[in-house]
Amino acid sequence: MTITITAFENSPDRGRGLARDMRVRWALEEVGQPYEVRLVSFDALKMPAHLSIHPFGQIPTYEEGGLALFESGAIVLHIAERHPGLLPEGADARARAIMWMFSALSTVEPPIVENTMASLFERDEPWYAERQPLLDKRVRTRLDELSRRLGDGEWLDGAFSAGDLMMVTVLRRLERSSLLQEFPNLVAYIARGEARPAYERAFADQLAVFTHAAAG
Ligand code: GTB
Repeated sequence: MTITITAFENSPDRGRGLARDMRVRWALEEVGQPYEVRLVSFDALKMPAHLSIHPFGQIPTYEEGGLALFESGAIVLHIAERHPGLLPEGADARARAIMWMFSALSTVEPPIVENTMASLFERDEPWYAERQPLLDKRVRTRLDELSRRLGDGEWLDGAFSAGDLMMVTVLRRLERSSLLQEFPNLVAYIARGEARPAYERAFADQLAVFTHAAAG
C-alpha cells in the first residue's frame, strides 16, 4: 500500500530540514519504505480536507490504506514497529528506545521550541531581554544532562534507534545556537546522525521541495 505523508509546500525553514516532516522522511528512509509526499500550503492546512486528517491543522501526517495518523512521534513509532531497522529486537532494549523517543519529544524538545520561538517572534517585546536568559538556562540544563548521559557513546543506548532519530531531529533545531557549541559530544552526535545515508536522502528530498518552490 502506498504511504503518503504531508509536508510544507513552502517551508519557512528554507530547506534546512527543521520542520517535523523531516523525522518521518528519515524514518521511512531508514527502513527502506518508499513514500509519496503531498505538499500543503499554509491555507490548506486549515481547510476541511486536511483537518479531517489532522485536527490541529499541521504537518506531518501519514496515510497508508485506511490508516491516517498525525503527530510525528506516533508516526515514527508506527513506522519503527512495522518495519525492522529502528527498534532493537530485545523487549527491554526496545522499551528503552521508545523511552528515548518520548524523552526527546516531551523533555528535550519543549524548552528548545520555546527558546527558538521566543528569539524568532518575541524579540521586540519589552520583557524579551529579561526572559531570554531564563529560556537559555532551561535549554542548557537539558543539554547538560543529555550530554552527561551520552558521554563518549555513539548513540543513546547501544545501536542507532528511533530514539536517536528523534533526539537528533530535536537537537538540530539548535544548529544556529551558541548553546549547542557548549556541548561538543552533542555536536558530534548530531553530525553522526546527519551522516547516515538515510538522513542524507531524506534531507535532499525535502531540500528539493524548497529549491523547486524557490525557482518559482
Ligand atoms: N506535535 C506535532 C508533531 O510532532 O507532529 C507538532 C507538529 C507541528 O508543529 N507542525 C508544524 C506546523 O504544521 C510544522 S513543524 N505548523 C503550522 C501550524 O501550526 O499552523 C514546526 C516547525 C515549523 C517551522 C520551522 N522552521 O521554520 O524552522 C521549524 C519547525
